[in-house]
Amino acid sequence: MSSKLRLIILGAPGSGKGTISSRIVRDFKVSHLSSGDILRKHIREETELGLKVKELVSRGQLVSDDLITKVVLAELGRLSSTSWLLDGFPRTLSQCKALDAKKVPVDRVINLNVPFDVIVNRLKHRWIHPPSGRVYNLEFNPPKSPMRDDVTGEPLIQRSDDREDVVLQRLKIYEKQVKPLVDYYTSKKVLETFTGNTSDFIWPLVKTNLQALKAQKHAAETEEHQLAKIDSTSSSKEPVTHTGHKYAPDDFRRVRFEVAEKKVSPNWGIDLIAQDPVVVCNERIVWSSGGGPLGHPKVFIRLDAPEIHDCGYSGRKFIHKKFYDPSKHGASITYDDYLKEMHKQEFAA
Ligand code: G5P
Ligand code: MG
Repeated sequence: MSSKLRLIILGAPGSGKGTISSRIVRDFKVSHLSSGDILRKHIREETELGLKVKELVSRGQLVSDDLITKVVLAELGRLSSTSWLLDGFPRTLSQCKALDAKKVPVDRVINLNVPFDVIVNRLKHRWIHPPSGRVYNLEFNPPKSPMRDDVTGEPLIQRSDDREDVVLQRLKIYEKQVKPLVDYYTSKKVLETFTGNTSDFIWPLVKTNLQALKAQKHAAETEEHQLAKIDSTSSSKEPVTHTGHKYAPDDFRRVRFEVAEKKVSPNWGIDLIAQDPVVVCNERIVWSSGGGPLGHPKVFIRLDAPEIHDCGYSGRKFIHKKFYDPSKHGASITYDDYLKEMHKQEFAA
């Protein structure tokens, strides 16, 4: 896993994608790619593409999936080695699938949810600096000098698609297109929705979420690094503990558990802790993080089985006591038995 951030920001026209994006760029050092900014640049420079899309964009209509996908993927290709943030793309299910077809990884989809009446009002007051994509609002973040860009001093302009009738048209299109996108990314477990009337309210929530994501990716990277080390040093499939102790081959999925004295956190739901040493197995990798004081989880299971609960902390997956009954399973439980029990209980529920 890479600790680079690959982000998408979704939201209705005027929901604050550009505004929140500029704060993400500032605090997380990602490259910002706005499909709207790219199109407006082509329109300004009267390129072949610009002439083709000018009419559509000014009427608030979407340009064709093929065209925008080609343009954005080409730009994205140049950023593959850095962290990036896609703003305004994908906007349709077909654009989403085009990203997937190219195996473009996505770590988080930030979905901005701002009421439409708030949006219509704010777009009336939007002014932009086209060459840089910097966005101002005469009420919310006015330029330092009237109608001039803060950095270059160049004049600001209003977007042709910010007329009220065009804004309403854009919102209508958005409403229709966004649901399948939200469903798609929800099913991939990468979507987070942030609701509010102002960007100042939403921003700290986004920031906290991204900080957690970054920490999680960093932890996963460290873990991967350690696993790679284990893989490269062990030539046989015979499982060993992280202290180097070897287990009998037929014992390779057996981990001894002890019940934690107290719940570490209701959010994490950790109530079982493995005794050290824990078996490390390269087939279905099971190992101990090395532990630490109670409160720092000791055990995680690197299984992709959807049944294993993700505690949302460091991306680690924890075992739950409710699927382990010492009176039935004895002093320890195999992972197979644990999974069987989980299936049984979840199915019964
Ligand atoms: P764009 O450029 O992607 P939209 O329509 O998705 O355009 P837009 O208008 O750029 O989105 P935004 O980025 O979500 O809005 O919002 P923003 O610019 O940050 O904020 C809007 C205004 O509100 C600003 O003035 C800002 O200062 C202010 N503001 C922000 N927060 C607050 C707040 O809390 N309070 C107040 N009072 N104000 C605030 O796409 C343009 C066109 O390109 C084509 C389409 O034709 C599209 O219509 N296009 C695509 N077509 C097909 N597929 C794609 N993927 C396409 N991408 C672009
Ligand atoms: Mg924008």
